[in-house]
Amino acid sequence: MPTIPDAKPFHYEFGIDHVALVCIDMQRDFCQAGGFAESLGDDLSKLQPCIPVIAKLQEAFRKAELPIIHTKECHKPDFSDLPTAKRNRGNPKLKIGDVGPMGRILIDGEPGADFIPECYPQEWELVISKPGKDTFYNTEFDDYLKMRKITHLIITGVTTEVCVQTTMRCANDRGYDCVLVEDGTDSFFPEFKEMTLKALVAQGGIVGWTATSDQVLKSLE
Ligand code: TIU
Repeated sequence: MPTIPDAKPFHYEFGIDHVALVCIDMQRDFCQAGGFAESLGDDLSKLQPCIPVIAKLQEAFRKAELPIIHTKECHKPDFSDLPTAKRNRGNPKLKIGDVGPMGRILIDGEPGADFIPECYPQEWELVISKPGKDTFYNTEFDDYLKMRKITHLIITGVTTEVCVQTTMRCANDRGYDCVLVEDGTDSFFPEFKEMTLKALVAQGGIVGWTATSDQVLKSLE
């Protein structure tokens, strides 16, 4: 059985037919200039290190013919899945739905809500459009995982303490065994990333495991 012996807080193992790579919100709106994150005043350089790491994990999962699930945080053009509270939160230069250089901010089908080229899904891979931070909320995620008998999730993406952590906590409550890839996730706030990685594995892995991408790649050899 594939094993990550040095995962934190202790070894992690998974059945090769029951694992998936989850790539959370690797979208132009978060990673590139002119998108949602920049309109919130975030420093985009902070999210760049995880991009080649996720690309490498995607390559390895494809080579091993293992499933990859991509999520994108976005809303319907008519705002029917966008709470007013979310649209009004903060003081962004451009609100969700406003027109920016990459089209309407965080609206499904617009260039900004699409994936960055480095982490672009293959056409046969599942893409989940999610209106919330939790990938299970109002999506087909849980049904897909159950149908494919996937029980173990290798989690990557942005941002660590927002959509990534929220999804991992909600997966844990549903009984999935999750590993967050330490160098396959980034935050606009490095101290939040550091604390999130620690908090998830504290108390004997209260939410799950963390491991480096090299450790994950080795487990697939
Ligand atoms: N703002 C921020 O850090 N994140 C989000 O709004 N969404 C995700 O984390 N994807």
